[in-house]
Order: sequence, then C-alpha cells, then structure tokens
Amino acid sequence: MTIKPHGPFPTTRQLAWHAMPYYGFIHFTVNTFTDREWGYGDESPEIFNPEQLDCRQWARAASEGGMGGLILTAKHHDGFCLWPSAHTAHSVKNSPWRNGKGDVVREFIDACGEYGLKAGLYLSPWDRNHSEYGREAYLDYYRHQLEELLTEYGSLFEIWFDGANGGDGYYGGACESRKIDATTYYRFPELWEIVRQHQPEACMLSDAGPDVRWCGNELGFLPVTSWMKIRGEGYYPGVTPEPDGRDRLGSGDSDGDVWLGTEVDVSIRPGWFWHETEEPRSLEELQNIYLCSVERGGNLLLNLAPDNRGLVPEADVVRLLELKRFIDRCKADDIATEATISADSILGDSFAPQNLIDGNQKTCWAAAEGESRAVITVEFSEKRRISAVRLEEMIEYGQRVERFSILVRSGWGQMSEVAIGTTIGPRRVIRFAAIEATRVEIVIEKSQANPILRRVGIHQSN
Ligand code: FUL
Repeated sequence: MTIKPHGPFPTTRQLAWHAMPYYGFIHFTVNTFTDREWGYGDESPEIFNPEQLDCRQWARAASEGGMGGLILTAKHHDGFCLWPSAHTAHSVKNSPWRNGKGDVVREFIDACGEYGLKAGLYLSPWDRNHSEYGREAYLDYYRHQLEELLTEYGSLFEIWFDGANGGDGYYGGACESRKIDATTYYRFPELWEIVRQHQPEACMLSDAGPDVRWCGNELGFLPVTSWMKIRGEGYYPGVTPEPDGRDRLGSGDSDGDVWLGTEVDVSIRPGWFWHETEEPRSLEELQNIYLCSVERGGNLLLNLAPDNRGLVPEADVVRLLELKRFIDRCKADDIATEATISADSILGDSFAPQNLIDGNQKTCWAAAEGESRAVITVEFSEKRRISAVRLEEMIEYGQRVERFSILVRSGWGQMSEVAIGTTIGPRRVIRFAAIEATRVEIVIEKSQANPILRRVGIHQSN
C-alpha cells in the first residue's frame, strides 16, 4: 500500500535538516573588537586580533553541549571577511592576526570536522564596506565570494541568507544611505542555483527559504500552532508580505503550498556579538527557549559569541553544559516502549500502531484513508507517573494534524483530559503536571487527511 503525500512535503535535504534540531550560530568579526552589533563598514582590519583564537574550543563547547553543528558569520553586514578572499583586501589577510596568514573559516571548518559537527556559513548580502554595494558590480563580487566559500571548504549543511538591509554605510568612503529593492536586487534564484550546484545537500535559510525559513522573531520561540508549510506568495529574503507576513513566518499556514521548516535563531546573550558588559541568559530562560522551539517542531539555532580573545566565554560554556543536561532529561525515560499500544483505525498491516514505539524513524502508523479523526491508546501493566507526551508526524507525507487532545486514566478509572494541542509536525512534546496513569489516549480530533505518525513517546516523571 502506498501513501500519497498530503500538500507539500520535505525533500531529502530538508528531512536531514529536521533530524538535527539543535545547533549553534557563531557571531564573530570586527564587531567583537568595537562593541557594536552592526559594523558601519569602515573598520580597519588592523583591529581584528583575537590572540587566543581557538575554533576547537568553540567546537568542543558546542559538541559537549549537545549541538549537531555550527554556523559561522563568514562575513557580517560590515563586510569584513573572516577568510582571505581573493576578491577584497577587507579581510583577515590585512589583520595582525596570525600575521595576516590566518583563515578563520578554515580553522572553523576543521574544528567542526574534528568534533563531529556539521558546518554552515552565513554570508551577509548587505555589505556596508563595499563601494559597489547597490550596483551590478557588487552582485559579481558577492557571487564570487559565495563560490569561494562553497568550493574551498568542504561540505556545508546550511547557508544563511540574512534579510537585513539597513541602508546607510561606509560603501568605500561614500558614507551614504543606499536603498535596494530586496525583491529583485540580489537575484536570489541565481544564487540558490550556485549553492545547489556546489553543495547539493546544503539547506538555505531566508524569509523565503528555499529550504528553511526564519521564524520571524529573535526571541527564541515558535507560536504554539506552527505549520512547517506556508503560503509562499509575497516572501523574498528580507521581505515579508503585509500585513501579517512576519507572524506567519512563525506559525506557517495550515493551507501552505511550500514546505519550509522553521529555524529559531536566538543568542545565548542579549547581543549577537560579544560585549564585555553582557552576560549569558539564565538557564531557566534557555530551557524555555528549548521547550518553545525544538519541542514545538522547530530547529533551534543558539548563538554563541566568542570574545575578543577568540574564545567562547567560560560562563557561556558552563551554561551550554547545563542546558545539555536539561535537554537530556527532556528526552529521557520514554516508557511508551514498555506499553501496549493500539489504535482504532489502521490503514493496513504495515502501518500498525506498534511502529510508533519501535524506535524506527522509517516505520509509521497510519489511520485508514478518509479518516480525519483517530484514537491511539497506550496501556501500561501498572500505574506509571507521567508528565509528557511526545508525538511525531511522518512528515514525508506532509503535515496533517490540526488538533488533538490527551486523556489519561488514573485514580478511580475515569479518563480525564490533561492536555490539548494543535499542530504536531516533525515533533511536538506536550507537558503537563505529573499524574499517575495506567492508560493514555491520544485523540487526534482533526486531521487534514488520514493521520500518519511515526512516534509516540510517554515520558516518565521522576
Ligand atoms: C539579523 C542581523 O541583522 C543580526 O546582526 C544577526 O546577524 C541576526 C542573526 O540576523 O538579521
């Protein structure tokens, strides 16, 4: 029996992206030395001198913190290049760091490899240093830089196309404001083609994908209802349709026509770059960020800001490890595997509910064709104290579920509703006050097509 996808569904490269929901950003450049968030573009390369720079320290912190990858700002809006680009003098090669012989991108990529992390790069389209910015010649420059990064550093898992286009800048000494039409100027479809050609496995992020979308805020959360599909019309990198395009980046659309997973980018500190007076967020804040991003089906891109030594500050490393312990606890003690599972509707033998607890991401349960409602029942042989239910749709077939509720049997035997939910998508964890239960019912109340899930987890409360 074959299943037809419902609506848009992820490509292989998008599926790989969904499978790694937590990774890190690294914001590091001349701003680290000027105490700024957005460099104007007139910074002298002379100021870039991170004397203890050690990308292995970044990678170690990320890997011990449970991240699957890192994405580095190879060039931020100020235009300074962390690699010795052949196309500009405005780079590490004119800095005192490693006597102008260094290459941060190379050291970063090597360190990621050494620590088993996937590597990605951010290359700001907006360039406040370049004299030709806003004109045709800059497009060639940008394209050449992109090609350097795509061809000289091995395989990349994500390319970040930032949408910010603030206007004023140094622009080779012109010191003026330049406006571009973000819907047409960069000719993004051509840039995307270049990425596809050299790095076919890399996902590209922007407000408009083409693989992954920005979540519309930098606070670290997705709305409770979050679709991985969206009506794509009117979206361009840096441009969202009025009046509610920004909000829809987070929520997506129940009737979306393109599959674009949502990435939640947020910094471990108030700023993206390191500032001496700032401190990392509290553990509690980061825990909430994790719960409101990864457990709502998004990917979390948590930014680290190496300091002017070139090291992720010790306090931030400690916080990352604390967060890792929390994440491990969130995922631990899934006792659904010890239960008996059944469903009131099954598409056929190969879609049995046992597939939901077999630990195999490739197998799934599907309700019969035409069903928009179904109940999955999990029964334990004795009372268990539980506090969370984990659900995953088989997104290969599109995102379908619109509404569900969770009922448990405890105490004198009646079923009580303990939680309600809306979307599921690649992952949804519903947490509730711990309760002793012998039976859990997951009632899928409304699904756009027969519901298809690949996992049900029930977390024991300790
Ligand atoms: C924004 C930029 O303007 C910020 O500086 C930062 O890089 C953030 C991730 O994206 O658009």
